[in-house]
Amino acid sequence: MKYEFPKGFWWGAATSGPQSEGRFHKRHKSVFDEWYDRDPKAFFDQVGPNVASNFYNDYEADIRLMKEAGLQSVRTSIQWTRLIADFETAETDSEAVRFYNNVIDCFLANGIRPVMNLHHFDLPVELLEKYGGWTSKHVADLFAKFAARCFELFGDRVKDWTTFNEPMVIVEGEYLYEFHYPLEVDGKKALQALYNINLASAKAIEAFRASTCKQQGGRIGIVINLTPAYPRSDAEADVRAAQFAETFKNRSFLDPAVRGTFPKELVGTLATDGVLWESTPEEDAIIKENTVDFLGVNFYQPFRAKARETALAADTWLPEKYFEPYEMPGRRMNPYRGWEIYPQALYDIAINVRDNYGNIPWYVSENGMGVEGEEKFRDENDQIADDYRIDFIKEHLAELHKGIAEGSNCFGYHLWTPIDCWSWSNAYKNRYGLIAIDDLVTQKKSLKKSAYFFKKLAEENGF
Ligand code: BGP
Repeated sequence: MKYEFPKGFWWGAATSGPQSEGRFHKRHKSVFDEWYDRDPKAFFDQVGPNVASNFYNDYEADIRLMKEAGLQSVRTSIQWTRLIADFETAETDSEAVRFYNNVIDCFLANGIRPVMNLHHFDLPVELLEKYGGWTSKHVADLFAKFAARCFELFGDRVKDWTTFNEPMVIVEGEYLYEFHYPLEVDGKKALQALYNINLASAKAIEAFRASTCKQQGGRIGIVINLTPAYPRSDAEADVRAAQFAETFKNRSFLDPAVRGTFPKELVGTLATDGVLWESTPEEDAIIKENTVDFLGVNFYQPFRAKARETALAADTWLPEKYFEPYEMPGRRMNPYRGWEIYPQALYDIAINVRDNYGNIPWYVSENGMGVEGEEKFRDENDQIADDYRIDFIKEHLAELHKGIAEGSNCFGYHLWTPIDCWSWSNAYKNRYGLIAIDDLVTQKKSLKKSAYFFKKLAEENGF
């Protein structure tokens, strides 16, 4: 065997509540539910989150398929809009408690380690309307109450928790680039949300440490999307541009989560620009004292930056004041998703975590390849022969392996995603799963070729 991974390495996959469960019996709407109800045309083929991959009804059969695909651990999320009946008191919905208990028990009965995340882009829309969502400190407090409830209800069986998935994407989607409801472009709000989400995560960690989870062997982390920033050239202006992109896009969450502090350069620039968030020394202390036990890193694509060549036309503060995206000639692309494929970045991430973040235990919490029209790859046995996905996984694992061999403390790899799931406004355009949804109406599901590859990978702890 060429690439052997450390003993006990997690071989698994990741999904989320809002992308898999469907809205069945859910009392409250998330921001995505609201957006779809208002404007279904904004979603690919007008498919919304109503059914998703029907996990609410099909979880037993789905988890059996995940087991068939060899998954040893699976991350999903508990939906705030499902579990909680009253956001102010964190009183729960009994049907939802029953559902999540069953899901967790079913994972365990199938020998799959459940990893539970608490926020996957699914802010309750009521909290946006009433308080301004993540621009409000009160919402950070309500999130911590919801988190505490989850620890109390499920901490006896769930040992691995994460507070947020891709917090930067919430900031970018909601307040900078208009791809999450409320689709605003407002730099001040974006930066306040950035601070408040860091605070909410720290407050949830504080609640975790006050619970009995730790005594029961639990630990808590956060899932951050890292897009390592590379400069167009060695010219000083390009390097500076990439440095700012790196600091803003990656370190805004990575530094507070692991080190408990924001990058000084970022705070300095924002203060000079007159857009720094509002915070108190007490809040800063909560962030400082409640750093993560481990890190989940979602990696899909790098970010390439160059010094600005054109004037930035915006009537609000944007991070692009300090850089411009650079389209590197010859870059390798996933044409369906429009994302660059650059596995070497995973090695760079491994080394960055080793050298700059105390070599904290971390895992690849998402990596994967979304492809449109996979039906055309069906072979004579009617199986989707997704060799491109197998190659994609192998290439990324080879780079990860190199990082681990050089001492990076990586304990697992989760593919996005176990079963084709609903992808936000792209809905079911691109498929990422090891398991296909053959028909969105009947929700018939079947294993792709990659599922058999993954099973072997997990059994042999490498390839
Ligand atoms: C990540 C998200 C996932 C998932 C994935 C694939 O950013 O955490 O929720 O959707 O990307 O991206 P997309 O669905 O946009 O193609």
